Amino acid sequence: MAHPHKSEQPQAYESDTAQLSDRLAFVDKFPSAARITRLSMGVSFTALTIGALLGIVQALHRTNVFRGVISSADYYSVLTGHGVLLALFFTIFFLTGIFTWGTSRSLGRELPSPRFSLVWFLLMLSGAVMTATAIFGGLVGQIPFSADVLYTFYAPLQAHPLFYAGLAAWLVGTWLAGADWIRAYYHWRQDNPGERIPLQMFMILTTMLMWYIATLGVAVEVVFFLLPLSLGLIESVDPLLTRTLFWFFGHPVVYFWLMPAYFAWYTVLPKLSGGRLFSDPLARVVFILFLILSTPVGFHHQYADPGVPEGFKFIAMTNTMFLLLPSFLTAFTVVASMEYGARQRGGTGYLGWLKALPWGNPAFAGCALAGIMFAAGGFSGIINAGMNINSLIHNTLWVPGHFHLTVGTASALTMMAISYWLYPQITGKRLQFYGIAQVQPYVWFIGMGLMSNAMHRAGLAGVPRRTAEPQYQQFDFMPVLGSMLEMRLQIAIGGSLLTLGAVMFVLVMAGTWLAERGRGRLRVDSHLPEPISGPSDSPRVLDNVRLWFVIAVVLVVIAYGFPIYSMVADGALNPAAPPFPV
Ligand code: HEM
Ligand SMILES: [Cu+2]
Repeated sequence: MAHPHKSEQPQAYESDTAQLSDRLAFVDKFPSAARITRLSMGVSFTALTIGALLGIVQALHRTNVFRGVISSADYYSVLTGHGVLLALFFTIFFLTGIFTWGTSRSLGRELPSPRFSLVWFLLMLSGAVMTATAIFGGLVGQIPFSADVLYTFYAPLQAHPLFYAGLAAWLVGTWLAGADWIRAYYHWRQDNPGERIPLQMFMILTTMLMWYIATLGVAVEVVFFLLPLSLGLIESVDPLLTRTLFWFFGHPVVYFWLMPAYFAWYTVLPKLSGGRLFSDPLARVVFILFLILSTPVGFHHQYADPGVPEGFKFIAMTNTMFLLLPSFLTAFTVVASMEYGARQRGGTGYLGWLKALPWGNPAFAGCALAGIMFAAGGFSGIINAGMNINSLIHNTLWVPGHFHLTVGTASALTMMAISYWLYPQITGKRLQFYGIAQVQPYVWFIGMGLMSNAMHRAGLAGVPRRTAEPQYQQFDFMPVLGSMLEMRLQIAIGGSLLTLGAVMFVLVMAGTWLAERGRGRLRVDSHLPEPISGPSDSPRVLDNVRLWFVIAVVLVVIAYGFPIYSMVADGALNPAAPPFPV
């Protein structure tokens, strides 16, 4: 075990020592990377603000608490906006922001061409604006656009072509972003032959390789089927094929929600806890497992689809259960790192060390609370993943109950929390409204506790998701636990608290962005302490990213080759294609 040197002591984070103010802020060292990070995060937070306001409208509308904002017919435009803005734009713009920072920070250099970085950012932005325009056009009678197809945009639902064209442009933007980071890595590699890939860079490389594999499905779906259909160039599509292509992307996309959070939990959270990462090699193994396993599982979203062979659903389920492994490894590694940090701060006892953690530091508290909710989300996810038990909760409110714990908290709250730490470094300004920031993660935690718990239970009682009118005529839901009224109120109150939490976050960010630069003492810096067990404790093959990529592709071919072949063989545009029997 290497022995800790001074800069790793806990006080190095909080205190306002002269030593820290000597360190240059990230924005001073790498101004171009800081600008792209800032711009990406600015778009991300804007999407979060709009998405959260739509969230409260939905929560109040479907619980019948307040219906004055929209009509039930407009609910689907609102829900599409909520899903697309939050699940695609808030999350992925955050990812491009934090990965730009991480590439530059871990390689110790700017990205190769500031102009190229700006190009991919602008491409993503214009794509996002096109898609959002198509969605919100649906709310304005005079505008001939609409896109109330929900964020899964299944055929035969159809949106205005602008919706699909925007998505395609946005996607190409993300591909170029990945190319930008990979190019920076190659430049670094030329100057540093034989060195281990820095951990953050390793995480970015594996995540982006995963993204290239996964987005292929949705790109083919949008460009070859849905866009031509909406333009009237083709008459029909095969809903099963396009759904399959969507879910080819739709499961792995959850890892693009999660990877920025994992990235923060592994590399920044240990420092925030006052300690060091427990194991760098374990972190690498986790990212490799995600690269290999995240795509050949998409059929677990199609358990109820006729036409997908049962045997392939079973393969998807098995792979899904294997995917629990990297998340368990993460739970272990991250908690061990936090415990180490707590003990460095003087914490003792079997669980007593928890009290020594900096719960008043919003960056730490947000990440830790997000991690706790993620554990709960993991359990409800195991139910979703089971092929037979899934039919109990399929398409019920249980499902949004589940993913508001995962993407809606594990990812979203971590992203917000880590911004409290990162934003000062990319703006050069101190965090403003610190008191609001300190309370915010707890507001989110309580709000989500109420909303998600009630959604899960309502789902068990059979309440459907994705509807403005969840009540059927002459039918009463029979809750197993609690009453329907109590659940509705919890969803309404929880949803309102969540939106409040989002507004508090955005206030802090906007305040910080607009603040004066002051004397330049930030209280935070991007120095990350060495892990307790470093990369040299692991075999070099872990860094052979090419090998893992090839294995990932082979697994995808095994899981998907045959079913997709059979869907295409009987006519790729033929909706009536008979299912392939297995
Ligand atoms: C800000 C507070 C939030 C509130 C009040 C809220 C509320 C809701 C409600 C009530 C639904 C279910 C609607 C239905 O099925 O009829 C829903 C769906 C959804 N939410 Fe949220 N949510 C919030 C935040 C988030 C966040 C942060 C994310 C992701 C980062 C997110 C992602 C989604 C997605 C993907 C759906 C599914 C949309 C669909 O079924 O097409 N939400 N939300
Ligand atoms: Cu999935």
